[in-house]
Amino acid sequence: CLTLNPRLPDCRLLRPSLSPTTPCPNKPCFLYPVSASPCPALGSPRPAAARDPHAPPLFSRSRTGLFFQAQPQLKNPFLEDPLLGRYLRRHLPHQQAVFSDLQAFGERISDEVDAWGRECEVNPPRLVPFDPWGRRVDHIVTSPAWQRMKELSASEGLVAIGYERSCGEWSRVHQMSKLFLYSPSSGLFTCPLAMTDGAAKVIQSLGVPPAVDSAYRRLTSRDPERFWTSGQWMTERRGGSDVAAGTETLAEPQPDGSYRLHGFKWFTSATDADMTLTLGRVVGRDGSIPPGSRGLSLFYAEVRRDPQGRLEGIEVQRLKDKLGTRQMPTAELLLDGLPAHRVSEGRGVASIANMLTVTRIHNSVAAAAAMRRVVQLARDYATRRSAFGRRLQDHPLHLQTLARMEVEARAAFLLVMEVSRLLGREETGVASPLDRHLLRLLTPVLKLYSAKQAVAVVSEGLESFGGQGYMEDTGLPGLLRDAQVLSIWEGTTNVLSLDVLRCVARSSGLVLQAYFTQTQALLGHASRLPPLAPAVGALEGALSALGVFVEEAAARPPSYLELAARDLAYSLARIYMGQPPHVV
Ligand code: MFK
Repeated sequence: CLTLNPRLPDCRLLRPSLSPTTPCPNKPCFLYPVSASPCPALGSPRPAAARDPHAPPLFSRSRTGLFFQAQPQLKNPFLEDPLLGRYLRRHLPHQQAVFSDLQAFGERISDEVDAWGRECEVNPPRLVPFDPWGRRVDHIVTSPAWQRMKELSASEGLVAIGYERSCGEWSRVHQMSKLFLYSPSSGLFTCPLAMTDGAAKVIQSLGVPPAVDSAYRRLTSRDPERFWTSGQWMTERRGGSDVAAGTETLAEPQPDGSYRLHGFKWFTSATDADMTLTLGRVVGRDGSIPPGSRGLSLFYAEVRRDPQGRLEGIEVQRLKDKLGTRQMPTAELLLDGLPAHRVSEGRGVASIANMLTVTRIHNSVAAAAAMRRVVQLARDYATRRSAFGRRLQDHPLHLQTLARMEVEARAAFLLVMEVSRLLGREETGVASPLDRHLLRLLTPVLKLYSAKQAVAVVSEGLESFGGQGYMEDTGLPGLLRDAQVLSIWEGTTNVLSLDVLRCVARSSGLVLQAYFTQTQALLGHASRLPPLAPAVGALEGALSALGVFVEEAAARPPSYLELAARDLAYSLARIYMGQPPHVV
């Protein structure tokens, strides 16, 4: 009874130093008041209070007891997150409009949208490949809630805000703040939004033919009737990391200048999208197929049906059976003459680089948001749940665990906002060379680290609900399943760690120079606050160790740095977030 396990048979086994006459410090002793034998510490068991013989039984077949645990409540996620409010108050010039927008949206999320998200989870999409008479129809049937999410995304401007730019260079911060509130309640609709945003960005940056230009207006529309979502069909059966080696899709030129695509796309997410950007290799007049990364072209295709209701040039092979993200249709697609327009000739990987940047930032927003949501619920639960005679919030160890989760959630949030700020500056033409280098370096760093943080923090968060965190109908396990994909799609941790090395090499080290300049400047600001002195000292030490490591690594063979790539990326993330790394 002196430890946390009251079922062990004898106090003395747990604490041999306890003599039979020592009073038990645990009051009442968990074991002996109900035991037949006397507790060596407390003496004889207390006599049970006499019960009224006419009172109804406390437990019987018809009664299940009187206690029911109060469940955690989702409140307005904007008002519940003081850090978001503080960050915006500190930085944003157009505060009032943004605050009103986020507060109203937060209200909507807790009042209605969160329930739609749950509906998407319990009513996942299904494929109807044939009609009753055997004709192919390839219908992906989604829940009404999923369709409402699309209307909501348009009317709330979840993509549009980034392109209207009414907050100037802070527009991306506004947009990502809104997505940050929305993500854990969105039923994964943030996935099609990420790809839609990425596609809009690519189209905008490439400057493209009129057919594609009208698609751009739809992708960035606030009108639910006009709004389109986009897919990003990049992964084929050979895999999704080495895009150049993995892309076998062929593009057959047509007399009118368009193309027909033939290939097999192995993972296509949010396959109910209205259009897609995808990669393929243009077949030459002599039948030649251009190899490698430079042989890849980028294509725009609409997902349309012919007058008979058949998908034009697409067969949906099957929906994927996934660990999480079940709310969202992910399919294998056979492209069988899909009509398409080429939007970039060769240099396909470089053409989608903008999309990679945008979708990786969205991924990180989802990671930070998952952490914020689980911490918010766990904190609320700690005020409602009692154990060992106290509410969870009054147990110092529980509070410490919540505090550690909170620190991780805040660190991820601040880095997400920093990279969103840099993107906004780049898009509005006010970015300095330092901003541009930081954006290139910090995007993969943020994505890879926040995804790992999300899995760890959400897992810890589930534990803080005990067994209830493991029960499907609480909605909590879905948070963990959905977090697991964040480190896999849009570039795995190792692929992104190597991307960090690649951008260091291609910039001749300028991205790292920018990193050191910026972190030193940030530490300079922080050092003016005396309570931060120990943290600043630790970070300065880590930064200087990182500098030594980089110098030494530059003198070694490339394989040395390759092996250190993950640790290097983690260190870059942790120092920028203000958390001294475990390894430099
Ligand atoms: C919903 C269901 C979920 C189911 C589970 C998930 C299943 C997985 C689903 C997926 O597969 S999602 C897709 C995941 N795949 C990726 O995100 C791609 C990951 N791989 C990379 O990011 C590689 O680094 C990359 C493909 C980009 C490497 O390809 P290459 O051909 O070796 O590119 P290279 O030569 O490094 O760069 C080509 C050009 O692109 C260069 O430009 P220049 O030619 O002008 O020099 C690069 O600078 C540029 N570039 C590459 N990465 C860039 C970039 N530019 C900016 N930012 C970047 N990140």
